[in-house]
Amino acid sequence: MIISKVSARIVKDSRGDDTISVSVNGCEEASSPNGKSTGYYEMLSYYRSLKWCVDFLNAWCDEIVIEKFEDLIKVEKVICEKLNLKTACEFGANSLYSFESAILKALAHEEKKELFEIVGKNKKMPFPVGNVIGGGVHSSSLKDKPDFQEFLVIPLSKKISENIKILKFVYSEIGKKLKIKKVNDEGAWFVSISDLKALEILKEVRKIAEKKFKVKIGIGLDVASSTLFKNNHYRYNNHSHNSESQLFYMKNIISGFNLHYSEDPFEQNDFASFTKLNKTNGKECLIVGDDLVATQIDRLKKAIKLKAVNAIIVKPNQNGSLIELKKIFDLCRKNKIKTILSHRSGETLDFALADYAVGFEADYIKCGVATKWREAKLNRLVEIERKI
Ligand code: 2PG
Ligand code: MG
Repeated sequence: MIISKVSARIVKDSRGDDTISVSVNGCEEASSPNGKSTGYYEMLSYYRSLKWCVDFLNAWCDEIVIEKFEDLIKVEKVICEKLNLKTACEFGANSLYSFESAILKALAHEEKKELFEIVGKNKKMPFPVGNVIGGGVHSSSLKDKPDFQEFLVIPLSKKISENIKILKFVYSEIGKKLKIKKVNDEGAWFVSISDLKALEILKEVRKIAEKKFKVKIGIGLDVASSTLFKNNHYRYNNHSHNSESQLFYMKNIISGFNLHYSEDPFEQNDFASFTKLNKTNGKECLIVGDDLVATQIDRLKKAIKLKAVNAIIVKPNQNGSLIELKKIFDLCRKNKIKTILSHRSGETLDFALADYAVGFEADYIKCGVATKWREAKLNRLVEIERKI
C-alpha cells in the first residue's frame, strides 16, 4: 500500500472536548481519546496545537510504501525529518497515534485483513476491566464522592462474551442497589458514597455474580493517587496519609477486600512505595503502574529494575508511537509483567483498541462497561472472538 491521501479533522470526544480523527486513502477513520487524570510523564497530545497538527496532516504529500506493521517506522522518520524532532512522539501522542492507526486501518483494508491481524501474528483475548462506580476527578462535580477514581470488576472466564455479560450484570445490580441513574465521565455510577462502602457493595455483588455465573471474578481499584497527592500527603475526604501510612492503608485494603487489581496506589514519582507493596502483596494482587510508567519505555525499564510493579497500564495516547507500544508489550512479556491496554476517560467511538489488545496480546483491556463509547470496544471484542 502507498500512503497517497491523508485527511484529518477535529471531532468531539465523549466529554465534548476536541480531539483528532485521521483517515488514510479514504479508509476508515482512526481517532484519539483524551485523558483527564493525565500523568506528568505522558507525551503532549499535540505538537504546537491540535489545529496545527490537523493542517500538517492535511498537507501530507509523501508517498510512503507500507507493507507491514513495522513500516510505520518509515512514517516516523519522515515526521522527524520534516519537523526536526528527536522522536516522532514529539509530534504529539494524539496526532501520531491516530495517524499510525489510520495507516494500519488502510493497510488492513487493502490486504483484506482484520486490523488485529496486521498488528501481530499471535492473538490473545484479554480479560475486560470494567469501571462500575466512579469517584475522584472523573466525578469532580459531585459532593462526597469516593476518593478512589475507579471501582473495577474483572470477570475471569475464558470467553470474552461471557465476561461482558458478567460485567453488565454486576454493573446493573450495583445500580439497583444504589438506586441511582446518573453516571460519570466513564459511564460508572455517579454516587455520594465512601470508598469503603463502595468496596463493600462491590464485594457483595461479586459474590452474587460468582454464584450465578460460576466464574471467578476479580475486583479492583484505580486509586489514581497522583490526583490525591498534594504537599507530600494523600488528601482524602476525611483523612490524609503520608507515604508510609498510605502504604499501610493500601496493604489493608488489598488484603481486607481480597483485591485482584490495584492501579496507581501511590503517586507517579514514588517508585519506592510501589516496590514495597509489590514485595508484600504482589503475589495475590496486580500492582499496576499507570501514571508511574505513563507508557514510556524508560520508566518501564526503571520499574522493572526496581521490581516496582507486576503489571502496567498501556495507553496508546500517552505515547503515540505504535512501534514503541509493541516494544513495551515485548519487554513486559519478557519480564513477566502483565499488561492492561487502556481507554481514556474522554473516548471516541473508534473500536481499534480492541484490535490492539488482541494483536499485541494484552492480558487485560480496560475500556469501561456502559455507554456507546465503551461498548464500541466490547462489541468489537465479541466480533473478534467469533472470527478467531
Ligand atoms: C486512568 C484513566 C482511564 P484518564 O486513570 O486510568 O480510566 O483516566 O483517561 O482520565 O487519565
Ligand atoms: Mg489510571
